[in-house]
Amino acid sequence: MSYFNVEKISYEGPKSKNPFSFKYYNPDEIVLGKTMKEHCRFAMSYWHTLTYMGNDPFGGPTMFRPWDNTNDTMEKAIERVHAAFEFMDKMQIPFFCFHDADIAPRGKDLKETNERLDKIVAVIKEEMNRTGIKCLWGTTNAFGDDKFVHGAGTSCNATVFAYAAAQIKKAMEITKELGGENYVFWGGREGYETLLNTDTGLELDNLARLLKMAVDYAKEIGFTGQFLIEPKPMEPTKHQYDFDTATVLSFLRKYDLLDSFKLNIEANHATLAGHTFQHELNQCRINGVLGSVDANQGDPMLGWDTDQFPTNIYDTTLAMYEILLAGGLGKGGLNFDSKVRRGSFEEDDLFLSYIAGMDTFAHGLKVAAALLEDRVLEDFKARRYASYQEGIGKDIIDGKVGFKELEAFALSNGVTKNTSGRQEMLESILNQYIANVNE
Ligand code: XUL
Ligand code: CO
Repeated sequence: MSYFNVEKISYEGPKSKNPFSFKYYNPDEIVLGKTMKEHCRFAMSYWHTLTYMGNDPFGGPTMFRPWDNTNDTMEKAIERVHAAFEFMDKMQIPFFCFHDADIAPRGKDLKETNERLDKIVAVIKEEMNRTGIKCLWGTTNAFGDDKFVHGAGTSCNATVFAYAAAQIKKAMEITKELGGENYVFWGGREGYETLLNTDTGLELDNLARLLKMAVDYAKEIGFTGQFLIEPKPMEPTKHQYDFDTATVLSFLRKYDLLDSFKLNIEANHATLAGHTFQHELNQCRINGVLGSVDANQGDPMLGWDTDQFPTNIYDTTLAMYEILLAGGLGKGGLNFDSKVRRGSFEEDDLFLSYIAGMDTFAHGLKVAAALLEDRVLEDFKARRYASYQEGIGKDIIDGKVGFKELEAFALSNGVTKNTSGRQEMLESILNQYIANVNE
């Protein structure tokens, strides 16, 4: 059975007028010594692609999918697996990401839920073997059920903490079973609405306890995937504990967890935190914790997590620039935590959206590589900071001087003239590279 009326998508180049083709993503093309496929490690998000039906706070579903035709929830879950793999195969997407709740319907209790997960995992494994598609990461949905109303690891209710731990345990086991290369912790409802009723100290200690248990359990079962924390500043709670990269880093340092975790940076979460996507990737890079990316974009006019497909070439260029400087994504990838708009309700829109996202990142990769090859920003920055290469600057870097020596220096030398930061010139050069990279 086929769910999509679309042929396999292939590369036709920037001049192609065929909407069902890649204009920039050419999987086997070599960029800076690696194929585009290796650089990008694209992944499909199971939740936005297979289970999202277009609901918003004002209206119900608009997307009536051919894989949702049955009322039997387990049958539906199996159909979704087949649709997922047909889609990824046709899209040349090598990885997928999932929450436990995306792949199998919840049972009446934990035991039945886990049995259902096992059944669907077996079907997924068959499809993975058939297609060669792999699992980038798994995670648990410990935020949707009413039991998680006050959080999971940060709930005021210890039995909810225990339930969340049990759910994570199972999700880690199935991620291992599927060969998942990472395991993600996004803070779901780990945050607060008001300090009038919240013990933030205890809640954060408990969150660290939960993560420590996950690290211990991974060792116990031999799960070697990379643990990732995904920062987000707000939504669903008013104040999420994993606000941004800097906040997560200080949490990991305080609880001595830095060796066991890296970060999964989502573009729309960065902008909600008042940062650019590039800023968050940059902070991960300089701290050696860049793990993976949730690729999407927000809308500057809307203050919430719109999870749109990334089509802004400036953002993807600067993101790929940071990723290349970081030495690549390692075990991570570019997971499209992106959903089609409510009005883009046809199955074809899934293809067209993923093509847009993959092409925008591939285009960005080529621009970033060209910028790096020509050392455009590197040479400019080297000149900008040249005063630290010699004289008093070098003494500062080498730790040879303190306040007294610097005072003596300032008294006898004053300061040299500052030079322009040339921001507009650099922005214009960036435009030039974006426009000309395919010529
Ligand atoms: C929510 C979000 C999640 C995580 C995984 O904003 O990004 O889908 O990526 O739980
Ligand atoms: Co995400």
